[in-house]
Amino acid sequence: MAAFGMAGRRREEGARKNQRPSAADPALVGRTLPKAKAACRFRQIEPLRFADRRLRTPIVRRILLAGYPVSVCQSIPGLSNPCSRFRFHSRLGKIGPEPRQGRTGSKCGCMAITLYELVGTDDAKPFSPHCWKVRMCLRHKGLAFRTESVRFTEIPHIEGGVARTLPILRDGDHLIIDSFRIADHLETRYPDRPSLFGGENGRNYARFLEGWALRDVHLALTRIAALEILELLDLPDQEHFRRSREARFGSSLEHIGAHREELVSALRETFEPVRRVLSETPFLGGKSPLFADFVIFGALQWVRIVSEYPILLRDDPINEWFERCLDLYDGEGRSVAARSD
Ligand SMILES: N[C@@H](CCC(=O)N[C@@H](CS)C(=O)NCC(=O)O)C(=O)O
Repeated sequence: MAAFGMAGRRREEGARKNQRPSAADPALVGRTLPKAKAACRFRQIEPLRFADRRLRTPIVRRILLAGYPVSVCQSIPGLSNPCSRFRFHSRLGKIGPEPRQGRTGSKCGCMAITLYELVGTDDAKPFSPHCWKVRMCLRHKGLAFRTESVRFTEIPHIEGGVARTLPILRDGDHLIIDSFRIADHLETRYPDRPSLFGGENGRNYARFLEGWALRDVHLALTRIAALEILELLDLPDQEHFRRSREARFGSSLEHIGAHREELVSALRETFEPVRRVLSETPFLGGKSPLFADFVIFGALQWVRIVSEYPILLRDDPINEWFERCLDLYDGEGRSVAARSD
């Protein structure tokens, strides 16, 4: 909490003018509810200032009416906990095939699994490749879960600032960061459900594919789609995306995405090992999908959602496999429209 007193108050008032409505207020993070409420009163925070349109669900409205800003709810562990009385229900929150009070074992009937997913201005378009891997894992395991939409600049305020990247998965008392670690967690915690790896060899195969994809596919896709991704973000996220990616590539976004046709044709070549496997089996995992499939699916799903540019040629056999993946789990992948639709 900022220092109290006149100087502190002036600083607070100055800062308040620039407050961004949807972000959790760092000054309130970790406060107990009464302390946060007192702080809001002291700082004369008008609750609705914090509520952006997508957060105005009935449950949040009730909290706002009670006088608490949304940031308070996001900031206080007890309130962002899925089993809290004031649980958020994201508009996009998905209920999987399992009944709400299923094996996840939540006593209050809340779903115990929350996937924090990356979105741009549109909550209905989660686009991160790594978040998609996890979504597919959860559906593969047949687990009930809900999703929370998070923007780039909101990540540091999620779950007490535990991570700088998404996905983050909360599964009851477990909080897991990184898509591969999440897959490991789900495989260990839900061993009776369909396997994500098909044993240790399958895990190593997926690990190899992930390393290959991160180096040879994701970097190329970022370059190809950077400017289209930018269009999907709000202003603070655009600034963050531009700054971080330009630092990573050592060049402007406009420059890294230049010569797109050449980048795409090199990427088509890069995919050759994937074509080879798929010429022998319907899925990278064999007769049925495994995490190995989701690793590559995540990358192509990302580009399907953010870009209109055709990455694969029409007759590429990878398309058939990708369509099969889009059909999985009642068409989970198709639940988000392609940019070109
Ligand atoms: N190895 C991580 C990578 C996660 C990652 O890079 N996520 C991106 C979104 S696709 C992110 O959250 N970036 C945050 C940022 O750029 O500030 C995983 O597999 O989960």
